[in-house]
Amino acid sequence: MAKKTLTIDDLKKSLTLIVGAKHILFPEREQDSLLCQPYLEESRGRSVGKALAIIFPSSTEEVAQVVATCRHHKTPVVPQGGNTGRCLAAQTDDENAVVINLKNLNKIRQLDEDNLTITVEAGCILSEVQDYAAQAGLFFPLSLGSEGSCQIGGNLATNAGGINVLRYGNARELTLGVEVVTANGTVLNELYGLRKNNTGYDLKNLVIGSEGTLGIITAVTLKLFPPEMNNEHAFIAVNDIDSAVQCLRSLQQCFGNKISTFELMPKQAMDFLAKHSELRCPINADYPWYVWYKIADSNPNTPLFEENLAILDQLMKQGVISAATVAQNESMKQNFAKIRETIVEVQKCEGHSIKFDVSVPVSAIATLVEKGNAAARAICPDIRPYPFGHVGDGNLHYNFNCPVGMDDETYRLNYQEKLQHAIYDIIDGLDGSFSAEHGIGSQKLAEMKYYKDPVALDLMRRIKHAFDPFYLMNPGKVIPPLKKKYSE
Ligand code: 2HG
Ligand code: ZN
Repeated sequence: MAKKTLTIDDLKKSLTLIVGAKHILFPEREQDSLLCQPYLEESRGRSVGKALAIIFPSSTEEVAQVVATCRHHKTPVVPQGGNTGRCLAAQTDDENAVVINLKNLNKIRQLDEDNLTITVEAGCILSEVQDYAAQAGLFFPLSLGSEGSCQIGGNLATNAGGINVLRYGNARELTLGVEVVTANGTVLNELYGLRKNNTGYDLKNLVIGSEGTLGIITAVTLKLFPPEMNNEHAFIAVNDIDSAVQCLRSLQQCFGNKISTFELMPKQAMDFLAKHSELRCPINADYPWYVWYKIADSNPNTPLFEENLAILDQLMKQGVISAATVAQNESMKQNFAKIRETIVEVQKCEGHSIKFDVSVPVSAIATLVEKGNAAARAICPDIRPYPFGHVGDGNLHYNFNCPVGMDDETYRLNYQEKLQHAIYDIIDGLDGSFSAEHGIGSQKLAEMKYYKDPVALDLMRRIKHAFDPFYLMNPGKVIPPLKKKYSE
């Protein structure tokens, strides 16, 4: 008997049978096309992708069945969380691919107060995980701008960073266990809540940060901490980056790892805030740089407020910092955080910006900005550098706004590639990374090809092959195709 050829209609029917007709969308179907948009669009609206279907499984078993079915049909799958990523990891342009959105896997499975862990499904929103821990009198420290809509599975798949990395580490450091649907539809159960587990290769840490190219994270066990009952926020002004770094070092000497956030912002950001938002710089005078920092302790009785004032006083007398204001109440604290969050938004009002999410040793940040600004101005004299971010952990969002009056297209076409070469070469020379916290997706494949150590890249290709021999798990992401030149 002749073997039946599998058709797209067979695949659609099988997928619909697994999740039910209510939990699958087909972009080509007229009644679905509007509903599909948020899952096909990139978060900043930069591009709209294509897909055969967007499917919303409700359990690990359903995810496993979907993957096995797609594999049977040799159909690529693209896992998707809150779709807030910055590098196009959760989008596809492949009209034959199936997007697997995890939002219906949204159960809290277990909170273990003595073990200080929480086990949640991948589709839980990050802020819901934070809130659930807080209700139990505990603290989950991963915190980033999109926390109200990003999903924890996506946070792990991209090894998200954010504003508390200085003290608590990236998503990877906050994870003890993962449950993963593998490329052949089996379930890898590494959902341990163990702080010691020396049993061979660390598969969990391979999957974290793999952006769905090795498997689909369906549940995670995360570390919890005692709540930060006591916290102090300050907003300071400095004349140069070296002074900001010196201030950081003094704070670390005084407070150890109680210093959890240390965010640098340029004067330009305060100007954009004043122009495009209701927010104003808390320091009513112009300085080249500002820093918002936070010190926190679980002990409510530590005299953090007084200690912070004392160190600020000392740093002012030494001339390390030029001005400072400390938050007197909760609303001032929230205002500092809001300012930091909003400097990203207001940048958009000033036209196209060429973005770099880079890291160097903290000691090299000043050199990076000095060399980077000079190189950028040599390429485009009126370019507007906009470096900001998580300087406490060495991660700078080194963005460059287009010159005033230049249209976005001219800026992008004439300067983007040249600027990328210049900045990445400087980063390379400083032993830095071309992607600090946003990952690779399909956006930084050229950089992977050009700047990643070839031995590492070769091993990554072999690992990919071992996990996903048919190359169906989020293809075209993270690992650049062979035989392509930079920028091709
Ligand atoms: C942040 O730290 C984000 O605010 C976004 O990582 C940075 O869009 C950016 O440049
Ligand atoms: Zn960031």
